[in-house]
Amino acid sequence: MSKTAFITGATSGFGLACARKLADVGWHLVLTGRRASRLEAIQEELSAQTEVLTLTLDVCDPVAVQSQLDGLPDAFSRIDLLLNNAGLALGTELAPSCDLQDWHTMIDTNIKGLTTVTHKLLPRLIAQGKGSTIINLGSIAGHWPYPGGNVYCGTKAFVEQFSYALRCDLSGTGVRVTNLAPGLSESEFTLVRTGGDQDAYNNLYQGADPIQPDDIADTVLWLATLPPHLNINQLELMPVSQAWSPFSVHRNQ
Ligand code: NDP
Ligand code: 8X3
Repeated sequence: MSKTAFITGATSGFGLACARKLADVGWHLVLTGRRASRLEAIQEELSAQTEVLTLTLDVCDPVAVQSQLDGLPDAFSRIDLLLNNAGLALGTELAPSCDLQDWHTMIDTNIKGLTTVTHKLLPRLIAQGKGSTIINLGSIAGHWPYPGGNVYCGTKAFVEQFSYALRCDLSGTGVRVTNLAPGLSESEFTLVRTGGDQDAYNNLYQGADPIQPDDIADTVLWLATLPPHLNINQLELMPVSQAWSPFSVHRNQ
């Protein structure tokens, strides 16, 4: 029997690559995002391979999440994998120069949106039991602070700790939970973060051989198809080009 994945943020980047990868191996898909035209195109592309349901959904709207997920058709009601991927960073400024609305949007999306979807789908995952999987997109930003990371770093630290705490609460249900924490990865993420600055995008990735969405899709497929007695609690990935810097020390202030 085919398995079903529910993917938030399937209109680009990691989410789209995961949808394609899972379709290749016969998973049924519930794909969500705000951009309806992209969802339509993806449905057209992937429905030749597998069963696809698309939902135009803003994870920041809890009423819409509730009603859309209550209305899942029977054919998609069994969820084996929840990929909590929708998320964003806004801005690269230091905290004193940041826009408060940007901070709130990151919290609303990366924390409140992720928890709303999780809360709503938990009963379905628990009903599935052993082998069902929640993969939350954390980030190295949740582990390693950097200038200009401020609230984005905070939201991803939340995702990590929430993932661990969920594991405690789901003990005995068979549902596994992984915090997947990539580093520098090439996607629209950087255009969203910089308000569409193509030069910033080019400069960030130029010569860095960053992680690609397909790399994340391979990792997600591996996580979701591990033997059901195994749980990867945390998986942090970086491109080989990326490494830590020394602590900064500001002298004589
Ligand atoms: P993209 O910008 O390519 O994709 C983000 C996805 O999230 C889009 O499909 C977007 O869809 C969706 N999304 C954003 N806001 C909402 C919302 N309010 N409601 C529903 N969907 C939303 O970025 P990535 O694929 O790179 O990022 C995916 C995840 O991975 C994010 O959580 C990000 O923080 C994390 N990550 C990214 C890294 C990177 O360097 N790229 C590294 C580490 C983690 P739409 O606009 O159609 O709603
Ligand atoms: C995205 C990775 O380092 O840009 O989560 O914050 S980073």
